[in-house]
Amino acid sequence: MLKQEIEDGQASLADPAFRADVLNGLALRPRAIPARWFYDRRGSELFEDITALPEYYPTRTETAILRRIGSDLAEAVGPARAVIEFGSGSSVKTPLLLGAIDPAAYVPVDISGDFLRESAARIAAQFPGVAVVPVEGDFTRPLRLPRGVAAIPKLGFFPGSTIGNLLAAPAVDLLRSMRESLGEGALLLIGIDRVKSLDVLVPAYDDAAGVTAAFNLNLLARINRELAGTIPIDAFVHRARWNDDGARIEMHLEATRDVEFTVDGRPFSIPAGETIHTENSHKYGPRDARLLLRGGGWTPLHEWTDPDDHFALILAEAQAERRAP
Ligand code: AVJ
Repeated sequence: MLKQEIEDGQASLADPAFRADVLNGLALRPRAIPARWFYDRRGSELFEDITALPEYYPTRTETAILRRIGSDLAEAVGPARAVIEFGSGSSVKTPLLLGAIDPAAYVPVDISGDFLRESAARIAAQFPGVAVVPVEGDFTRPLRLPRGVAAIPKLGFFPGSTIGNLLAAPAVDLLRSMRESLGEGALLLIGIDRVKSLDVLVPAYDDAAGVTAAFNLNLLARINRELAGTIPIDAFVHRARWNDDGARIEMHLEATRDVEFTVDGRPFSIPAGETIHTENSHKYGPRDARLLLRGGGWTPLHEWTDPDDHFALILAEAQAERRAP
């Protein structure tokens, strides 16, 4: 075995949270596994490929908005902030933000240590005047920020509509925990995807080249590899559907025939036509998005969208703690 395989395999075999989420998720009805497990190395690469697809408008649209609003943003945010990026991944949008606002520090936060260190080094080289302090960790938990940025006013950066993966209650919890981590006087710049025509929405999650299908199916390959699974991957197909009641795109893996397999020695069977629900991607109208932020302890200050109103970047400030209306 290659050194990388041994390290990847062993590190992940030891990940009890993945094991628990998969074993519990396959036993649930409907079956469901949290979307966060898509992002092993292969999954992260496939997601990068998704962001370049002609059908996948969010990344391109958000990047174009960021490019356009640089001076507005600089004025609204002011200089010398510490930018805390949640789930920084490969940090492609980061230079656009840092280049616009003249920050004092940049703190990327990500669970994937490899990606984190690579992109932190790239940003540090590109912005020699900015202190770069990567934090490896799960941003869904309250963070302990590096001591060096404690006294600097914060700007949280949460692009990509990642918030859309969460149901309303956990989304509000996450926003509140960010409010807690970033402290009094903080700002948050968050990307939120809009509700729009299904002719645009559905192909974005079911592209002609099949990259999103590969991304979805990679979860089964990861289970087989890291949890000693025997899932017949060729018996599953990618499905993307709009759930109007939930205002979300759902991704599922649908069994095309009756299948039986084991994961970590436990037996499972899935009848033909049943699915494993693998992702929610919630979409928000303008008022929905602002209400979500208020619910999470953030007051919207500015909002920028593209000409088609397909995607929004919202700047919000930490609400002062108050109980009275
Ligand atoms: C990274 C959660 C924003 O929901 O659009 C892309 C993930 N899934 N294609 C999204 C994703 C399928 C993406 N987020």
